[in-house]
Amino acid sequence: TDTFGVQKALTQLGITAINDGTSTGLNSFANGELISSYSPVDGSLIAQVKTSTPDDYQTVMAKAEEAFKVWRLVPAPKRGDIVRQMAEELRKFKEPLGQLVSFEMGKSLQEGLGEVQEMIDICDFAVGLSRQLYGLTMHSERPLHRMYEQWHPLGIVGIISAFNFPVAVWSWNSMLALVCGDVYVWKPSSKAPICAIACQNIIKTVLERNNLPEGISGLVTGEACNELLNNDKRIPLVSFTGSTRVGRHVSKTVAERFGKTILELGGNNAIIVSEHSDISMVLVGAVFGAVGTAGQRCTSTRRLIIHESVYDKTVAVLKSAYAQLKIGNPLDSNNHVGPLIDKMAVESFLNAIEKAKAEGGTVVTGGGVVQGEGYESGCYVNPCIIEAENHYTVVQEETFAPILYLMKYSTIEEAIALQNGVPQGLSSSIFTNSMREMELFLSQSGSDCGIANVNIGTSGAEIGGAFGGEKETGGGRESGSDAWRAYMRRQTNTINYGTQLPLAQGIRFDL
Ligand code: UN1
Repeated sequence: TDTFGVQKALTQLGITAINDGTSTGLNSFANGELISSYSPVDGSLIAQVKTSTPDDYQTVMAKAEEAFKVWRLVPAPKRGDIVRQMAEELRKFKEPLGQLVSFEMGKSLQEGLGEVQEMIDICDFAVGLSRQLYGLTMHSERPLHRMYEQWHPLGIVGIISAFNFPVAVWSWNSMLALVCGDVYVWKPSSKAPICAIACQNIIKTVLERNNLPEGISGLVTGEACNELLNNDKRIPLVSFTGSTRVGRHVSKTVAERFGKTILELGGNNAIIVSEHSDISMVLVGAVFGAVGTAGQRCTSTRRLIIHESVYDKTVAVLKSAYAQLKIGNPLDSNNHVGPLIDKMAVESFLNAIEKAKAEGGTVVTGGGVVQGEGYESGCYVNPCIIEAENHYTVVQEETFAPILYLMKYSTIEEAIALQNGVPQGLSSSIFTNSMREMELFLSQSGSDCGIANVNIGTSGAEIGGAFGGEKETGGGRESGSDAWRAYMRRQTNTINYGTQLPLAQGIRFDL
């Protein structure tokens, strides 16, 4: 029985029981040990993926190097046309890929489909960009001179992605890299490797149809590849999404060889609930922010900073909303909350709640593992709300699970200080109808995060803006706006079309 159509989706995506490099027929070689990918939905084995050995890694890199020499010469708008074709393929496979994301990662089908939509959107964005990779022209201080800058492809981009957005984050990086004239080698999370194989299968048809080298899109699997990528001088840019702990190591390793990084690390995102807010809007923003994707987005809402005058009312409303949450199979659209990625994540959820209690926090609702029929994977938990204080160690950390900490404030300045008073700086939000509060929150003395929203929760950013954050979030920016610049190298060119050779700064050097 294929109740939720998962088996059909796997077949459509070309997934077989054991997937090695050759099964995708693309630049993905794997002759190493097997990784088994189990679904957190029901604990079943989805398929196995062979990991890449150090030799396989070298093969993939050699093909990438070769492909870069071809790809960088394809005019940017033509590269955009290839990405346009990739978007068409993604549109065709939206349903099965969304299902696979939901099944392998555990997010709701709606969110799985939303993730594929983000991929389509970034492709469309990249197609437009392919005609807009603009440089500036400058006025030279010397006569009969012209000065301008151009943006050239960088080379091979290393993409290390996380389990929580197993396909979208790859596409933000890969599709921009492609229009910029780069090729990439992708190391997906070992917790969601089947999604990566599915993407390679989709990309393959486009490259083949256009007689382009397979090395444009490389895939390596297995955790051992991270260090190979980080230390590889042939990779000028490593884009890493994951924890702050690992990100710090990636940052140091890549910097040591003067490579560049784009880091998308932990968040500790808060919503300020002002006394001038609309409670029904707060409710949707806060609850989706905290329990959507079972609290496993970088942008998930971790803290609610509530004005003292509306505190009791807000807590009551949240409590009754949480009581109505349906927890269960994410492919069933009646459910709001799916499973955590694995049992380790369940452990850290439970540990964080114990730590919060030990530090003086009070559980308002939730906590604990859901048992019984339909929950056999052991990955389903009851989303938890805890009254806490901002300085608690556990509140200062990111726990990738549905735990929402509540705290009170009396002045807006105090609320902003609490919101900023954590090591991370990804996303932030205020719910208010007060123009003064809103503008203060968005001003230079307001939120210190890379993302600051008004009357919108902390998660669910659109691809058109630059995505990323400050402080321990790592400072990287991906996706929209001018994030493309990180995938190219800038060259300043000065041309003398005169017959004299005047030096800059008026320096005389007579011979
Ligand atoms: C992430 O959690 O790694 O803003 C990315 C959002 C999504 C992306 C999250 N568009 O919630």
